[in-house]
Amino acid sequence: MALVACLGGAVALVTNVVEAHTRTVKIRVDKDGFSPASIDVEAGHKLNLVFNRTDENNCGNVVVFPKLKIRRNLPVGKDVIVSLTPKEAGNITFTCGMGMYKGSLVVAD
Ligand SMILES: [Cu+2]
Repeated sequence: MALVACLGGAVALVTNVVEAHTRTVKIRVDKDGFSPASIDVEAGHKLNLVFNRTDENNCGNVVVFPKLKIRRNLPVGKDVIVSLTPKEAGNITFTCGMGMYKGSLVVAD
């Protein structure tokens, strides 16, 4: 974030820098839960998590990020994108609606 502050009014340049660091991770939701269930990410970099629930016979109809107050429905066979930018090092967990399936973002500085 210090970099952004230094660049001041150079908005276009700042946007390019941020875009370059956007990462997309596909997460499959099936009877075994989330795969991958643990994802290493960097603080300050935008992340697109693409959830895809592969079949109806599991309880992954919703994904919840309690800390971030994000809750999304997961229709079978559809890509559902959750975009976020972790702000600080630590773990950000996500679960199914009942908390049986668990995953986490392991955020490093
Ligand atoms: Cu569940």
